[in-house]
Amino acid sequence: MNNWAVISTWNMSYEGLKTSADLLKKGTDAKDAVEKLINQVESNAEYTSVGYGGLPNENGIVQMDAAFMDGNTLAQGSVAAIENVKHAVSVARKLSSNKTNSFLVGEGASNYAMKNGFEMTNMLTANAKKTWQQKVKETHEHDVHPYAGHDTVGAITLDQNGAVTVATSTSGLFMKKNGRIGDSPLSGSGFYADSDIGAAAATGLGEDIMKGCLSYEIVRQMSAGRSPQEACDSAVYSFCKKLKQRYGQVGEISLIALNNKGEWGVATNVEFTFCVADNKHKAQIFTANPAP
Ligand code: SD4
Repeated sequence: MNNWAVISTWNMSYEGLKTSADLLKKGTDAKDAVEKLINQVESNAEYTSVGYGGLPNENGIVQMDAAFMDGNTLAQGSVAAIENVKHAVSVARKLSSNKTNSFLVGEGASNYAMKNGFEMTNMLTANAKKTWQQKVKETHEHDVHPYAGHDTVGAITLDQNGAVTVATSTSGLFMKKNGRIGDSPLSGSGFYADSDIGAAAATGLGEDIMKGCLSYEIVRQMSAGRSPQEACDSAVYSFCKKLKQRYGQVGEISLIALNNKGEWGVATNVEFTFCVADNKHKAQIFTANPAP
């Protein structure tokens, strides 16, 4: 049996990761295993940064970004600022089979989902609405920074045939501008996969992650012979340093990576939880901290 492995961002992905690990163990392919993982997080109303229950934009509307990339064919699909769709990542997966029109945004993305039979629902839960109303009130009363609280689920799977797939899904930054898009649906920034090498996925402040195309950079460094951990350390920490020097500040940035041997790595500039399982180890949640 070839090695299989799965890694995902934040402890909210733990249950989904376990489902995915069970599938990979049985020989399910990397694409199905990653979609199931992300779908499970998207369905859980308790997670306020992904899918159903996600916190809305400044207009009180939940707009989601998601992506799916097959590392065998390099096919990718993305949706951005999509509304009223239960599983944004599944729409992204469907789009990845298109030769053209593989990245849709806003109304076009929602209409495509509806026409193709995806489950449509109002994604704003009563709890998320309450949090939004409170924030709107605070924002008027004090000068508060509106963007607190945001976590993308990003996941990478390696199946028993050596295929690598990556996917992401997020409701993005709470109180973001209507139509704002983060890194999560952007190839090379929020995600990248190549089964000859491995894959990477990002979470954090999209505007800063985009400045470094960090997912692609990590895959590129792995292809040059670095281990996933070396590639994550080198790409993330040198970029954070550069951004601080050149731009003056750097937002939260965390990256996960997995190579096609099943070795993984993580680098972050905040306290960051992530989950891993493989054919030798049971599903586990780890906490990573910024390098000293
Ligand atoms: C974004 N990167 O929309 C996402 C949000 C996120 O941890 O991952 N936060 O910018």
